[in-house]
Amino acid sequence: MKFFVYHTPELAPANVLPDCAIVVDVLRATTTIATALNAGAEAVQVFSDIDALMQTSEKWPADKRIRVGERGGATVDGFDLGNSPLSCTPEVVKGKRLFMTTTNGTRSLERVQAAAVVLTAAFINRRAIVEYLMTKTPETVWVLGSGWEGSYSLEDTACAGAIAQNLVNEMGYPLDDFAGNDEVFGAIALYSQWQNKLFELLNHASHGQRLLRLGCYDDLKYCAQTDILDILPMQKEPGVL
Ligand code: 3SL
Repeated sequence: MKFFVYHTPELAPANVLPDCAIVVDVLRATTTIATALNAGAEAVQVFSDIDALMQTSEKWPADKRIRVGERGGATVDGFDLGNSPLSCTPEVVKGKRLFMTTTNGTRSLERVQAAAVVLTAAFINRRAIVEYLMTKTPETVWVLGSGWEGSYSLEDTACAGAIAQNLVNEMGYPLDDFAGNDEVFGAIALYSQWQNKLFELLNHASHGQRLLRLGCYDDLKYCAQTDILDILPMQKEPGVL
C-alpha cells in the first residue's frame, strides 16, 4: 500500500486518481456524515452547489429528505439543518436521505468522486477506516483534507496522521515503504504531538475558532473524540454515501 496525504483538494495531482480516496473534513462535514449514517440515515447525497441540491432534492419525497447545509459555518437559509453532527440523531435522520452542501467538504468529495472507492473519515470513525484498509489493502490510497477555501487546515491533516499512524503501527509497514509523499511524515508528526489533546488542537485551528465564535463548542468536543463510531461511509454512486 502506498499512502499519500494531500492537505487540500487543490494539492492533489490532476488527471490521476487512487484506488481508494478518503476525504476528511473533521470540522465538520465528514464527522456529520459518519454520525448521520450511524444514526440510520438512508444515505447522504452531497453537492457543492446549492441550486443543484435544490433541484435534486425537490424530486425526493418531502417526508424522506432533509436538507443540510452551511456556508461560512452558518445554516443555509431555508434548510432543515446546518452542519452540526449533534443534530443527526436517530429521531431526526433515521430512514431519511440527507441532501448536504458545505463550504469545503462536499467540494473535496466531488474532486475524487470518480475514484474506484471513496470513503469519508473523521476522528470519530478513524478505526473503521483503518480496518477497511488493512482488510482490502488497496495499492494506492489518498487522504484528502478539505482545508478551508483552498488553504490548509490543521485538523484534517491531524486526522490523516491518525489514520496513517494506526496503520503503520498495526501493519508493521516500514514508514519509508508506506509513505507516498512527505506529507505523510508531517501528518504523523502532527498527530503524535496532539493525539492526547485533540480538543485543544481543534481550539487552535482557525476553523475551530470560527465555529466557537458561532457558538459550536459542543460540536468541537464531539468532533475531537476518536474511534467512537464503527461506521464506514462509502460512496455507492457518484456523490451518494
Ligand atoms: O467546510 C465544510 O465542509 C464544513 O464542514 C464547514 S462547517 O464546519 O460546517 O462550518
